[in-house]
Amino acid sequence: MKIHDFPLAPNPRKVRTYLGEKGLAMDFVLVNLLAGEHKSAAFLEKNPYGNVPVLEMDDGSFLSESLAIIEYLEERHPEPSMWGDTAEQRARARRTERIADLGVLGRVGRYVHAHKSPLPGVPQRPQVAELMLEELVRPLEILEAEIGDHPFLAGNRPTVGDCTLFAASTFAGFSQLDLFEGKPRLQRWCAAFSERPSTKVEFSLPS
Ligand SMILES: N[C@@H](CCC(=O)N[C@@H](CS)C(=O)NCC(=O)O)C(=O)O
Repeated sequence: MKIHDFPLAPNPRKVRTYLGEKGLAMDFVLVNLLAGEHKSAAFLEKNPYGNVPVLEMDDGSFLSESLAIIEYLEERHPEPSMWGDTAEQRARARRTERIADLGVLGRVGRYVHAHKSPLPGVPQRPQVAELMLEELVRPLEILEAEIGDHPFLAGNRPTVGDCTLFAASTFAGFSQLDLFEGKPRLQRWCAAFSERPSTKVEFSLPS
């Protein structure tokens, strides 16, 4: 198996952080988004949506969508679970992850691209950027309230939602957006989580 990705982008970063937490080794193939490689005919054959990450299975087939990739790897490697040990823990961790993904990461992505995209040829769209900032308020308030004094978003162990929110926060930095301003619990969580080896990415763009 290998993953086609671009590690500076948030959905690939989510999966890489997940792999690190899980302790799974993986080969990576760089898809240089800055050079538009994700829209090449060769890559569109792997993923007609033209986005990353994409998992290449051992049989040569391809699977896109970061959460589908994570769920597949969870099924292949169930221990330790990155959702939880009981049905209740897993349900709550999945809920938290949906809030982190749909509520935060997706909107951060749209914000950064609408504000000032690192990708070539993406037009600035100030109204979209403004709307995303508005729509980010509530999910972040919910996560701030619900983390309480726990070390991780869904309690006392890392789950997929931690990987998702961490990836969102690093991508927000491309637009100098401090997601956790005025949110001391999420600031504390982010400072601690960013010390974990799973968050380190070794990457350099090809010259
Ligand atoms: N829902 C997809 C989103 C994938 C996605 O949008 N990936 C971004 C990078 S984070 C991308 O490839 N963007 C380039 C494009 O869509 O043109 C997932 O979870 O994998």
